[in-house]
Amino acid sequence: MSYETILVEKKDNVTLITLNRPQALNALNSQVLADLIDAFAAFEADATQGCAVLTGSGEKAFAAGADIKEMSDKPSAEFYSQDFFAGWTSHVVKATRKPWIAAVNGFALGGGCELAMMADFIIASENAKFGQPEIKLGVAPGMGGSQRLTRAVGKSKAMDMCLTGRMMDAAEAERSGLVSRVVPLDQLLDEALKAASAIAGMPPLAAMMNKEMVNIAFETTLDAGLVMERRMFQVLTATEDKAEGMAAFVEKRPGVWKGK
Ligand code: CO8
Repeated sequence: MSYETILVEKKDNVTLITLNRPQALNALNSQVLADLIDAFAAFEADATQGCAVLTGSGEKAFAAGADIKEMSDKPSAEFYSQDFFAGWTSHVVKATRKPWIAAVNGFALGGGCELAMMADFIIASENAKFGQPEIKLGVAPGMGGSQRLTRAVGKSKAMDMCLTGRMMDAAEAERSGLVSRVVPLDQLLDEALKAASAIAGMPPLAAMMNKEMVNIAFETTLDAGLVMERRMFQVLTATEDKAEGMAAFVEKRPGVWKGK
């Protein structure tokens, strides 16, 4: 399947999705959203694929934001009536239950930072720059920036980023817990694909439930989260992959997973 604004490649059991509008620093317009919704749905439905990596083409940007040119003349009533930006959370985040990683190369600003934060974790190149500069356009984050950034880095730094619109470099992003690893740009894709391949080699139900559990920690109270965690653990103990995983450990051999 070929797309207008993204590239999709299957690398064994990992799907690599590349935002491909380098002339606009991979700015996110409606076509990018439509293409990503389709690509993530195909990844989710393909039983041979265990993890995805999302990155940006070129060395300069992961994505420099929602497409300002597309939005500049749009009437406010349309932003509301179309529930503009809603599709990102409902179709890209909620509908994708398998794990995926953002490999952030260069600018991740506004919607670009928000898209990276939709991933299960972020691996950044040393030249990565994160920011929520919407305030400078007279607006505010609309794809989760004020919410996911605050949960990721805490109130003080999220306020700093949203109110000043300044950029955070990769070292600060790692210190703040926004990204899990920082690597040189020329190693970014290898590192992200290696991590994705390790995840894709895990028992698939356990991978999905581990993802769901960590996300629950983001969204609920500790007590409710602990109950959910125990229930999911208990469900996993009934799977064939649990029996196989424990037998493989005892027999000192790699497990062979069925996703059952
Ligand atoms: N949307 C559309 N086009 C963009 C965007 C964008 N977000 N970012 C860059 N581009 C385009 C530029 O217009 C330029 O195109 P052209 O050559 O046709 O003029 C091309 O990409 C290269 O960009 P620059 O020449 O600006 O490259 P620089 O290296 O000089 O600067 C920056 C790089 C610093 C990343 C700069 O491009 C920049 O500041 N971009 C905008 C960053 C930004 O503000 N992002 C937030 C966008 S808003 C958002 O995501 C949430 C929704 C807010 C609603 C807004 C309603 C109006």
